[in-house]
Amino acid sequence: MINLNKRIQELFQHHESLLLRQNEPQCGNGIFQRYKFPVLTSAHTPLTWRYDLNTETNPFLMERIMINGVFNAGAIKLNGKYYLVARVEGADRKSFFAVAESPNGVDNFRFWNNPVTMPETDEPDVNIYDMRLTAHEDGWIYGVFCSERKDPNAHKGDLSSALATAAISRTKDLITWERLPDLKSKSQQRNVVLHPEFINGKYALYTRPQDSFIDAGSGGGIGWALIDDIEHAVITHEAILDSRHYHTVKELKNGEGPHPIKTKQGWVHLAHGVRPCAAGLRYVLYMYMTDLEDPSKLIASPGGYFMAPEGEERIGDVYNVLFSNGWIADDDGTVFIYYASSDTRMHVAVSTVDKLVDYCLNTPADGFRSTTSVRTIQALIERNKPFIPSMEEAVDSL
Ligand code: M1P
Repeated sequence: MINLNKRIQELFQHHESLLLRQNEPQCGNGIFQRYKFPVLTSAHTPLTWRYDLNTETNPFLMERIMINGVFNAGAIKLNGKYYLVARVEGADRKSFFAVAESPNGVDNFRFWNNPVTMPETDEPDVNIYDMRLTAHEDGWIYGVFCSERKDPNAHKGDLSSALATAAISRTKDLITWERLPDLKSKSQQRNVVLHPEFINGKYALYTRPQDSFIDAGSGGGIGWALIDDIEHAVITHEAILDSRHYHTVKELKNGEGPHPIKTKQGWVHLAHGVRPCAAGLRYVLYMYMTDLEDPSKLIASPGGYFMAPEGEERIGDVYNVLFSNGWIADDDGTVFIYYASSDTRMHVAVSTVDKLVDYCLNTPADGFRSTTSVRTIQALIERNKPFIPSMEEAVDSL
């Protein structure tokens, strides 16, 4: 028994040292800096969720409940603290939400004692995940997330067909949540995000119409819909705002990330794009900008990806995936980009509003053909000619 108590103490010490570990910024590409350590992993979840600490009922000190991953977190800053509402997935494949807070946004993220108890509608959810948080100008903090249920029309023996619906909840404190009726839409929906401001007196949603649970199919990309009543949200008209394109990073699917950041030059958006390849699907992050007055109007579309999986980020439950549904723009212009890798863990990269605007406005758009890509590079080489340092200057600076 003495040994077991010592092991429990060691477990808590190890856990604490993980939670207190300082993060380190890595070399960047001028656009953003990744941080070395993931900010949340399954090992960050409280030991009290996983272990029965009673040595009589758990004489082998086993993990009774295992956590498979912590990823796809919504983010918000409240009263000076940085909060992630993470998707926590158990070994049983069920996801739920849990709040973790940090004093600085890059390390020391600590989960609250209890996961979120999310109320349900009359139609129980089978799985809930990927919450986007929006502090709306109506005074509520909304959490829009995906609710998955089994497709009632699936053929006998088909145990995989499911339906994706946008679920809507709201809170004032991230502790108590009110569940509103799910979004009504003629297609399935995932990656639905609430815009933070009223547009013509209406709520505005970024949508992602899809033909089936997995395939976006005829859904042309990221959509935009105005909603009369958020307490009974119905999409009556949906226009495609950011289309998918053949032979781009968003050929197969795309989806809005967190809600866009408002800047003087327009709304800055982060999204994910998906393309097929021999290894499966590849998920990367990309950006775009929309008009300040009319957020449904695309004004900048930098070509290619903004961030793609690197090193260990490529490895996890679902390989080769970066996904982001949370970022925080601080008052001083710092932007904390929270992104998940391979449906397994959460990371942070840091940039600034000015850099992201510059990236969006000055990164060449995709020309959709190899020839246009070469032309763009040739033009940059020409413009660079007067600025190339001499070999002596380059060697001197070594
Ligand atoms: O597995 C990668 C991602 O797949 C889905 O995203 P999308 O609907 O754009 O394909 C989601 O299930 C997401 O949670 C997951 O990270």
